[in-house]
Amino acid sequence: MRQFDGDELLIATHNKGKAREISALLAPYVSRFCTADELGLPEPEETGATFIENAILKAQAAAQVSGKVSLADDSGLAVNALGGDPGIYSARWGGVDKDFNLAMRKVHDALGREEDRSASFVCVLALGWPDGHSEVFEGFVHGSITWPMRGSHGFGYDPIFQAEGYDISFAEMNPEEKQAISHRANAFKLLVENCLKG
Ligand code: ITT
Repeated sequence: MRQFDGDELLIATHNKGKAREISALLAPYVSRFCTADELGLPEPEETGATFIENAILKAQAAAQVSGKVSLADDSGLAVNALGGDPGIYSARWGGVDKDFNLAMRKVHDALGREEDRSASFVCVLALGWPDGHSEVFEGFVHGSITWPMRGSHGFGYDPIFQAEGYDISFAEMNPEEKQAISHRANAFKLLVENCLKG
């Protein structure tokens, strides 16, 4: 697999919650990084049919326009009783205002009295080079949907997700606790082993 051997990496995201988590995960391995949001790069339309397609699309869009090696994250919440929804549409369930209180309520309403509350968070990381090459890594965390929303840390759907073996939501964990078990951290371990160890 191709190694990242530069000293600056572009984090291809406009989501501040993700950028915060990815920066913390990257800090031991990469001396300098910036985000697509900070550079004012355009947000590409996510036209892919899978997390993998969308992650590659975002990494390549950023790499092409900036000329820098770029790391994109396509992620979401997959609820089993909803056939994997909101899935790749997780951000879009928040509407144009990216209102995740609304998106979490939609998940809750869609589940109704369903007994199966099982769900997973999925994260696909794509490291893209300006010559068109990409490396891709996938991570998961399994758990269940809880209601009402609890906690104020994290972002997105964290207040209604409880990882297997825990009785607090992701939003009730401190950032280090979430980072130890999250879908993003699991994908990140593979990225580090394969592309960042040098
Ligand atoms: P970028 O494409 O700019 O990175 P985005 O928010 O549009 O930002 P996605 O298309 O990958 O990113 O959507 C992922 C959504 O899934 C995100 O907006 C959150 O609502 C949710 N999500 C992903 N990881 C999460 C996490 O760790 N905790 C809570 N929600 C998460």
